[in-house]
Amino acid sequence: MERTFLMIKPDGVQRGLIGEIVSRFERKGLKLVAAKFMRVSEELAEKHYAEHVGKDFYPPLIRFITSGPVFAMVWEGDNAVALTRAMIGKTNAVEAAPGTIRSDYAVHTNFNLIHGSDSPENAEREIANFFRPEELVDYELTIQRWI
Ligand code: RTP
Ligand code: MG
Repeated sequence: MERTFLMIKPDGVQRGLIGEIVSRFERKGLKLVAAKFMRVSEELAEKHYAEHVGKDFYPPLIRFITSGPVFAMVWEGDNAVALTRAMIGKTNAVEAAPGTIRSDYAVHTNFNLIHGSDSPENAEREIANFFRPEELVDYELTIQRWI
């Protein structure tokens, strides 16, 4: 079983899309392991987006992600990283495939509603940045036997 870190960004929260987005992962058959409604500090934002330091879009990206509350989550399932990236769609909403979250609800690259880890290694790092070990809930999701 693989885990991934997903985060509904401030635009998704402001637009009232938390429920819509969360329900897609529930219906897919993934298991919710942790969730937190929170603000991202400057320090946490810089840690999370360290790979983008120096790029043109980095300063506005940090301003955006710290501008309002986010909904941070950990989800688990076989191939959870690749599956959720496919459900989220490409960074630019114009290129995102129809039926993906970004295609269905986003217009701009800068306001693309949700973050998803891009590798299992990054998922582990991001989960540790946002959650303490005891915040990850250990339980059996019985429906996963059928998925
Ligand atoms: P995320 O990390 O937020 O899930 O998005 P991603 O993997 O699809 O895209 P990534 O390359 O990691 O970029 C992080 C966020 O920076 C903004 N961005 N803007 N103007 C641009 O060319 C550009 N490229 C990236 C996006 O908001 C993207 O989600
Ligand atoms: Mg990324």
